[in-house]
Amino acid sequence: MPPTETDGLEVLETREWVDSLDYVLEKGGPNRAGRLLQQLALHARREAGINLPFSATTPYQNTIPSRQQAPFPGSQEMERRIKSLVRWNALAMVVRANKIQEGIGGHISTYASAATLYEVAFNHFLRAQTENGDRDVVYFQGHAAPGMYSRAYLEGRISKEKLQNFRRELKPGGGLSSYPHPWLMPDFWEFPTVSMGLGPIQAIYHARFIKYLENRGLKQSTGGKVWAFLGDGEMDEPESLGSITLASRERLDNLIFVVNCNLQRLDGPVRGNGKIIQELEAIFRGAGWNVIKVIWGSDWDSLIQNDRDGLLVKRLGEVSDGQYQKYFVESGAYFRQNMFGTDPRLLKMVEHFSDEQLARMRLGGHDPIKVHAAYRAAADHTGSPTIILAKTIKGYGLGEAGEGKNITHQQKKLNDDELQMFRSRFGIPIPDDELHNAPFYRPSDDSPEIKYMQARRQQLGGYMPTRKVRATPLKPFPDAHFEEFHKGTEGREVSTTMVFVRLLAKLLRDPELGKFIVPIVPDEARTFGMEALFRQVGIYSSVGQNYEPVDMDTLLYYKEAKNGQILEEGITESGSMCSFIAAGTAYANHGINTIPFFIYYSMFGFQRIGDLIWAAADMRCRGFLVGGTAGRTTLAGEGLQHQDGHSHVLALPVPNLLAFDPAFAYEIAIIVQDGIRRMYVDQESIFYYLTVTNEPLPMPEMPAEANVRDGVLKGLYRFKASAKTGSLLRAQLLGSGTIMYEVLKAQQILEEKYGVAADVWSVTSYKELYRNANDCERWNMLHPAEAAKVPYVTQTLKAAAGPFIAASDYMKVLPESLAKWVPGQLVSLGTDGFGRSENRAALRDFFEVDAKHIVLATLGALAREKKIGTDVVKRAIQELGINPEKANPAVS
Ligand SMILES: Cc1ncc(C[n+]2csc(CCOP(=O)(O)OP(=O)(O)O)c2C)c(N)n1
Ligand SMILES: [Mg+2]
Repeated sequence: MPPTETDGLEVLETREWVDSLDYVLEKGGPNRAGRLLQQLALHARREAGINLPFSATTPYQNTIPSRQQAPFPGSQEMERRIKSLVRWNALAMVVRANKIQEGIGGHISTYASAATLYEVAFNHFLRAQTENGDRDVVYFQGHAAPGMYSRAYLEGRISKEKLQNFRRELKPGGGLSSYPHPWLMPDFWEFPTVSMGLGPIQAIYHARFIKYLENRGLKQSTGGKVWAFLGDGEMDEPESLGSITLASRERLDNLIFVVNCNLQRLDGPVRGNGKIIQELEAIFRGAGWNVIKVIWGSDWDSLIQNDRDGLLVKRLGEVSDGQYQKYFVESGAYFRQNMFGTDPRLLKMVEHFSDEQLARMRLGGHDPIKVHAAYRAAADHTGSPTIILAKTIKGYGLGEAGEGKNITHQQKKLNDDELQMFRSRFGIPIPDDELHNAPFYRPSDDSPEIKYMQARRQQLGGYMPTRKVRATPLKPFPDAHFEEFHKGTEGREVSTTMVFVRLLAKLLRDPELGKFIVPIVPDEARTFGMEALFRQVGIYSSVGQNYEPVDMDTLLYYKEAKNGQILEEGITESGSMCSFIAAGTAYANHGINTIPFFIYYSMFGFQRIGDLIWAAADMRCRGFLVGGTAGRTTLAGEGLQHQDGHSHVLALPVPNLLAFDPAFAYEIAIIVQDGIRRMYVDQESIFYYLTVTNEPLPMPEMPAEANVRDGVLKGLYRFKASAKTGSLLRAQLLGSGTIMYEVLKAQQILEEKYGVAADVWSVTSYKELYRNANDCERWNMLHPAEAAKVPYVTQTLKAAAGPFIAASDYMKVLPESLAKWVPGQLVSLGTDGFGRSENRAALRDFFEVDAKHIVLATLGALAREKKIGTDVVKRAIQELGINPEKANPAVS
């Protein structure tokens, strides 16, 4: 009979093999032992067809065995005391804020579980400056912000008053923002991470962008790392996992993820019935990452070492996360019974531990020695990115107030007993009678704790987080690059996309500044006619081009190069946006003025990756978002899911984003030139959204009037006055984007057929006009006795006679947002509703934005003003061939 798993013979046999392996390990080292195991597996397959079951995971124990741990270089005792101080002030900050202002919120438990992960990093790893002038870039977990503030307070760089005003930013003297927001604390925070999932994906693309800068010779390679501290619940976000293979494919060994696996998220367990650490290990190992698990603290070392038969590690692997969470809140006796009671041999292994000792067995993520060893291994690792999965307890140290409990994420108030308990556990010298208000505590500057922490940060190049602008302003691009576009195309038809690409090519060619341009495309370069750039500047590839491209013999072949300039991201708008952010914030993060141009299908911008755009705004990101194939009726054929008639509406909420819908080549040139000046020369914290379209049209020359440039930038100017001077019937037509050409046709029809003299105005930006008008209105409200400011739109249109008819390829709400400042009747034509697969003419008829509907709307407005009779309008409907009973495109 062959031995079975439980009988003594098998146990004996296994032990013999293990002993032999130990011998090989001792004599030949781990590599030799690894080779032997592989040979055994091969042998088993060859001789007996034994295929070892596939396993993406390793046993539920630390990846680094205790004998291979790097020694801890600091004073453990001193670091423990410092950590306690950070813990206390972080907790006090939240508790106080909520005592003073009921419901102001804040989080205690996230940082409480992550304190060791941060403190070991702050004391030994995170370099504000390396010897070579580089630095580490750190994404801090948003909900751990109280810990970062608390540390900064101890470091003496955030005042007690500010700490007192946590989440009260509008108090006199200022306060602290709830989470990391560079917009609100531009000297402190670098990355807004609190919308979960945006931190990890940005960290990946940031690490990749650093390699891009290095490979292109814009930055020295000096070993800086990108660290991202993340929550285990956060890993559920598609953005957290969606780009991890890019990191391994690009061999981003400058990237380290640290996932705080406290097994809980907001409502309860992350994986009650499963094991989040094992699940993440499988995913990341499968994706080619270096995975380091930090599960058990040093208290477990001897147990695991003596677990010769693997009984314990097997049992550790069986228990679900929900049950582990239960152990966190239960007694040692329960732990013994439930965890070890399944097998008398397991019970025997822990018989020399008291219940109390068992209850206190520390987890890996709370043990500085284990955490340090993992960080050391991660920092030294080459060839792939690293993820550290550290097991912790949520709300660590809160005891009855929430440690390990499902409610702990939301815990913000502690009663006096709970405060006392926490204070005593972490040895903070505050007497009982002063505890009630949870006072802050900072030892004097010359205390050993403060001196130690200051010395550590000095050694590592300074404080973190710190945000500062490291680049000096750029000088402007020469005017000549832009002036060609002022002339127009003399009747030749080109699309505004072609104009944009031509301008981009010119900027790229600039001998001095061209290198700063970063073109970014998510697999749409051919759609936008950008393939000429493939050859001109190359597509970035960290390994160059190791194959012969199929189109090698063509002029515009697919050229990948190590110093390629284009970031061809493949089909990922999120990834591309992260590259945009990395490039658009390099002026601060890396002291390099890279100017990103991210060109994409406009439909897949704001509505798909709006949250990343919002984060870019928070980060004071610079650059140009270019919505290509834009417009609901200009993108023919593509239909409902592609035709964008609302991205300009979605651009309205982003405060520091300027949005333009240009019609003509010279408008694009003016906007881009001024944008580069404002962002890179004058250093304004703004960025741009520009829509360009693919309809070939003749580009006119820039009108000679002096105010055109100014008007383009402010959002409105008169493009073409009516030639029909002296007419009594007057109207004003406002056009944007390609619909401008319908407006020009309408102008002609109105003049020729209906005797209406209509001026045509180009509206390049409804958003700018809206912003300016509101600004004036607000000022007037606050300064009632002073001369009222007049909005630019009112000033510009005030002398214009007749009703105003606005038409664009976007929703009607855009012009309507200006209604009260337009000095007369406003009629808005737009493209509310779902798109259709059709040609442009049919689409414009359907959405009622073509010339005939503009004519009709104008006549209707004149009739309402009693300038003409309704019979004229009725007749026009017939003459123009409009079906008054047609379905409403807004809802059909
Ligand atoms: C995109 C997004 N959705 C929801 C939230 C709300 N939220 C804040 S914290 C949290 C739970 C976080 O759990 P985990 O990532 O495990 O972090 P922990 O606090 O446990 O370290 C949630 C859902 C958010 N901040 N962002
Ligand atoms: Mg968690």
